[in-house]
Amino acid sequence: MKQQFRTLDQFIIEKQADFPCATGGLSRLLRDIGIAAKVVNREINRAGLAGVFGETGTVNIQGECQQRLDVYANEQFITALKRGGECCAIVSEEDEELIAIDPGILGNARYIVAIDPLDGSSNIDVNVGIGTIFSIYRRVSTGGMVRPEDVLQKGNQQVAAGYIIYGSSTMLVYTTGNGVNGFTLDPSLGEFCLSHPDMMIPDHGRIYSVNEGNYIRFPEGVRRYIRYCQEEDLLTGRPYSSRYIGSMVADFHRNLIKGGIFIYPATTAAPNGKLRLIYECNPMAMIVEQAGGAASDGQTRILDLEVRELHQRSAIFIGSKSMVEKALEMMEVYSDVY
Ligand code: AHM
Ligand code: MG
Repeated sequence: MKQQFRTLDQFIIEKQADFPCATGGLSRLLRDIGIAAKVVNREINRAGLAGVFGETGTVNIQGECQQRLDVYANEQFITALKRGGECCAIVSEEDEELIAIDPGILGNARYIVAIDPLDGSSNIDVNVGIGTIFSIYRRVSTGGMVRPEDVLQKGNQQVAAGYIIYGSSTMLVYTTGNGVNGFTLDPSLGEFCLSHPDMMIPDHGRIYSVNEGNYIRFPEGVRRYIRYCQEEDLLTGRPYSSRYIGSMVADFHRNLIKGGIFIYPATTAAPNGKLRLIYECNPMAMIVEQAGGAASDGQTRILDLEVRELHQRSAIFIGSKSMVEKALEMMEVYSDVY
């Protein structure tokens, strides 16, 4: 009987054949991430039984209480990346400093990985979707340990980006700059299998996702856009539905499939926004653009933002192109009002 499914590994190998000069390093790196994702998924699934819920009692660089699963996921991805031999540096949400890895005498390790090992920490203990986000760059310097310019590259230099969503089913979605493909973990095979080829975000949707509890702290442009979403209009299908999980991966994934906009703006309490540029905004921006959508910080395309520091924050407006454009229009009109 003919095999009906394509595993992530098979897909990666097939794609690599399109680039005969490629060394296979990126393919191996993506496979390493896929393996770590399966280990983390197993732990998340049995978390309630294994007693790994709850806080560790430590605080990470962001000033957030670390959850046991945050720490576990961080360890698993770092171990897999170090062991794989393709990665020369890791930026992680859970580590203040860059993790530089000796690239070896041959200098074979050419990739930098930025990762949020477990996004949506506040949802860990309550059985709601959480995720992992990753971004991959090629180092620009040659030989020796990595330098700042290798790590502080703009999002438009990413060679690959992706996320894993640990939800009602577990999926890995990634792009290498040639479209977006989604793979669902088949628990009976223990393999990610291609389930969502060539993902495209609808140009227009009927969902807006924003933490409205912060409404009074938002810029006027965002407040006006929210009111616009709530108005009645047959032509655009308004009022839109409000959906906010509080896990960027889960909110983004739903909007990618159904169409919608996710906003985490600058607020009076967090003037630079909350989400981190290198390992949250940039990878999601690459994915959404590859799927036909758009991502901006309110003025500038996310992928064109200067990267000055590892844990830099950014505001983000991301999703269906026409919805992002409308929100940006309001940001511009009300740019003087706060
Ligand atoms: P985390 O990486 O510490 O989990 O924080 C990021 C998360 C995003 O997943 C989510 O969109 C956002 O924080 C929710 O923040 P808030 O609770 O302020 O709405
Ligand atoms: Mg996060």
